[in-house]
Amino acid sequence: MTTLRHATTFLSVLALTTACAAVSAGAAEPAEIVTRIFAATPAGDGKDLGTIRARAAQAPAVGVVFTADLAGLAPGMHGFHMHENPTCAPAANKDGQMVAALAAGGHYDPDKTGKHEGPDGHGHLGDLPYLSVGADGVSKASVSAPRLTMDHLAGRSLMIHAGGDNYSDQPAALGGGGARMACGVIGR
Ligand SMILES: [Cu+2]
Ligand SMILES: [Zn+2]
Repeated sequence: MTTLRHATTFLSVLALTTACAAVSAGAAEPAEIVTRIFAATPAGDGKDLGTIRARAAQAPAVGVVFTADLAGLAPGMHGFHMHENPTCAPAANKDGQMVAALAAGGHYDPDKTGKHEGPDGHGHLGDLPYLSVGADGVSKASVSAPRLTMDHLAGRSLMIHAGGDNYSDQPAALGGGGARMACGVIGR
């Protein structure tokens, strides 16, 4: 009887170990990453504006799909990018003025292309499709970035700009979106 009980315990432990292994294998590429977005101000995080969820596109589509659940934004089109650093902190520009979310750095560009060409271009990997916000200030937009994988997201930030994005450095640099309006550290 004692032997049988031991055998059962051993099997339970084995089952538990196998289950844990399955969970950690899945954790290598998370199914979904949620990012909380805050108004970006020269004094740091402002109002909580909602979330953006990221998940891998379903085959045959490729890339990462970003789905907004945001409110309290200015209506219209807004440049939307993945920036290189996991922070939305303000930082001083070369004139010593504090600039909202400047510590997030530039558009994620692991290949050092130095070019802003949008989600389908060959420039910054962090170039995402622009986000549309309704007249009520709400965005439930879903956009996809075909060149990204979920592995690119860790340790970066998401940025929403005051202006739109023409996916070019002409006539204005970085799509012309201008000021950093809202920001979130990916996965926080
Ligand atoms: Cu940006
Ligand atoms: Zn760019």
